[in-house]
Amino acid sequence: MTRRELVNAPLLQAANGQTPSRTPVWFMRQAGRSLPEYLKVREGIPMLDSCFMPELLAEITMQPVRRHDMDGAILFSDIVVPLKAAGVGVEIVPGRGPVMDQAITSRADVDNLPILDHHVEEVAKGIEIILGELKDTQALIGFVGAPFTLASYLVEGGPSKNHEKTKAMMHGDPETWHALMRRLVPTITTFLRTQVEAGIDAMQLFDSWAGFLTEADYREHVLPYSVEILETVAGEIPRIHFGVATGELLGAMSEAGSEVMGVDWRVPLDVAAKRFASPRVLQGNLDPAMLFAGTDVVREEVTRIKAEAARAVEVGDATGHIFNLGHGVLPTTDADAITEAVRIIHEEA
Ligand code: 1CP
Repeated sequence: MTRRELVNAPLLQAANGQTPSRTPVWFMRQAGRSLPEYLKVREGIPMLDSCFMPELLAEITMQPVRRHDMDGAILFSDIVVPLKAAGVGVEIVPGRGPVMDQAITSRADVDNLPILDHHVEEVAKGIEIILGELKDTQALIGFVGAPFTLASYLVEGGPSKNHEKTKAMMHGDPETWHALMRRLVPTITTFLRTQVEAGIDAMQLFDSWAGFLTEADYREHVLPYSVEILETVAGEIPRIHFGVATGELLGAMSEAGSEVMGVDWRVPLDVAAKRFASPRVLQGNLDPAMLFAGTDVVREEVTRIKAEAARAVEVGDATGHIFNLGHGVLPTTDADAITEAVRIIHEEA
């Protein structure tokens, strides 16, 4: 397929360093449990099954775009979808997250980990449906999980508070660690190719848990593999790179090569931009908890965040701003509070 030419999409204008017609906004986890219409269509369908149902994944992707006037749709999927498609035993347990049938503990486990070697047709079909519904001002953002964050689920066997088994492998058996990272890269890039060839307009690399690492660990054990993944789509679509609590890693993460750097709410955007290896587009960074604090607080926070982004651009540390939360929408967020926040983001100077 040929990619859509979206000359009037604010999100892509900003991602490409141009001045957008309005402040573009999308929210991580904008699809999902904050929306009653999501709960309704997902009823009785396990999370990972829904990611392989083209009409359903397209419908869920579109729901927040219709309801909140978002400038970007984020593909409804999960970071473990390519593992599942490769044949790895994984399930998403409600209220918990991805859980593996078997954790990876040895070199033999790594060598036996299936590799995704085919397009995920159900996802490609879903993207085709979404692209038929989006306006040409609205961008479709695809995504993949970064190898560190995926490895953490594989090595721990599920969600982890401290990532101790992952760090133990990284330091106690670095050869096995590097073998695992090398083995994950083709699965991730194959899933990314499925999305790019189906026509996504931009992509985000989620390294959600990288913030648990020291900069030295990140550079030695993670960064080269994230570089490799981002390189496979260089020049094709804008690339966004994000992790939670990565204030101390923003410099190193920016070296992975993305055009846009996601920043969580802990670091003001103008401070974050000073840490980048070279000027980038900023993405962020309203604390998702602020959506519980009422309109006046949201307005103040939006004004502050926009001013910080503008300052970063003014002094030459950043080349633009895409508005987002500092991490995903919390499941109990009131849907109307999200609509109202988006309206404020679009309106405030
Ligand atoms: O039943 C449900 O509704 C399950 C909740 C849920 C949803 C809606 C999960 C389980 N995944 C998703 C979809 C999802 N996952 C999206 C959808 C698009 C959107 O943003 O609207 C995205 C981008 C992801 C990516 C994802 N999955 C990440 C990276 C993003 C982030 O939040 O940092 C991670 C870490 C996961 C793992 C995961 N999947 C689901 C949960 C609850 C978790 C996190 C578990 C943990 O704390 O480790």
